[in-house]
Amino acid sequence: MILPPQHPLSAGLTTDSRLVRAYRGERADTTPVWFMRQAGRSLPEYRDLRVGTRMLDACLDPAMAAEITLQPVRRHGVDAGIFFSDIVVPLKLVGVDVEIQPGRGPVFGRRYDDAAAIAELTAIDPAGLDAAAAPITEAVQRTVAELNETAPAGRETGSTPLIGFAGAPFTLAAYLAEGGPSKDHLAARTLMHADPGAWAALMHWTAELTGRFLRTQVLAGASAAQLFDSWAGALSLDDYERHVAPASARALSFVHDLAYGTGVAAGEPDAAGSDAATQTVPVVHFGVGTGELLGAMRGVGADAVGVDYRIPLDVAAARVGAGVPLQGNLDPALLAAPWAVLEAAVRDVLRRGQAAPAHVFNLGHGVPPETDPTVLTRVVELVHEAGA
Ligand code: 1CP
Repeated sequence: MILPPQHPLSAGLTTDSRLVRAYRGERADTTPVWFMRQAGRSLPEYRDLRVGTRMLDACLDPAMAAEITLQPVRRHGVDAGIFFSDIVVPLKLVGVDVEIQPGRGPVFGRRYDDAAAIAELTAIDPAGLDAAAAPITEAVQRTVAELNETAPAGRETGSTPLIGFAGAPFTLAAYLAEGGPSKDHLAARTLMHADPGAWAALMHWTAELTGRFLRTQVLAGASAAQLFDSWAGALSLDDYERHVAPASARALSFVHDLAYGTGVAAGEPDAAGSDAATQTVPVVHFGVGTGELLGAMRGVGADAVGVDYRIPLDVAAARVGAGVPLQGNLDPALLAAPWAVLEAAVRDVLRRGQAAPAHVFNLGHGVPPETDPTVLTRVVELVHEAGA
């Protein structure tokens, strides 16, 4: 399906941005940079706005979600906004009993760790998300409309892309099976072996739901999509390939048909045999501790791979194979180190990122809540200057 003409990719607004070019494997005037969890508790303006509003209520308030998404773009001059939401939002929208407890994370009303519980969950039609997703569509549209009015220093108005995201089926299942956050995701790992049928049903259902969440954001105006399989690093390569990768591929199939390009009448179906140059929306796949899985994570259908801080980018480049753009991977702990130490680490990440065809600078995981936001701004400036 061709994205509508007003979509920032179809309209050519974000097509040549540093970020989209990097995800296509091209190097631009300098290295693009954004930070996972750039919106959130490190920003005083976020803390002020969130007073008295629960996390999921904030996610489902389009004006608030858009404003929180834009805060770090304005403040830091990052090369992308990441949509303010959470991986459990689509579950909430189809009626699953989930809340986000401050300081803890997503907590469910029950555990989904056996065939009976999973049968109850999967009786919910994932397609129901489409009817319930209006607050997401509206929040993305508001964000993109504001980005279209925004021109960070040295960039054209409207050129800053919004990244949409979703949780990968395994990471969502890790929470569902446990009923909340856990360290080793034992319940999910047990279930996949103890009852492979129930596990497959859970993964299929979750893929259908989270894929739709991602598609909603792209249709509404996101210029790239990131699939977070944060906890996939708990798996062996064999378990990942057998019990998880097919569901992640299924989730990504919900955005793989979304294309933009030149020479195609926007809004018209993609005519077979058309010689128009079309591109699909770039997809990034990220996980924590996934050094052993990087090749397989690329293999589920990602254009670029996000790397955590445990392996250097030049090593990651060799593991994902030639031609794959990388994103990462400064250790978030270094944000609290003396500037000279941090600066050297940023330069080292940039140097090692040269091993990939293109590099999007990021952290190896999210911004720690206690981070001094002025340090993040300084890192953006350094990346733009040293990454040229
Ligand atoms: O009240 C609050 O401020 C709660 C903290 C918070 C925030 C700011 C949570 C609870 N989620 C979020 C927003 C969020 N979640 C974003 C926002 C956009 C940005 O990056 O700026 C994103 C991308 C997520 C995605 C998310 N949620 C992931 C994948 C990314 C990652 O960090 O690995 C995961 C694993 C979650 C679950 C979750 N939600 C919240 C917390 C504290 C957690 C992790 C809990 C755990 O450790 O298991």
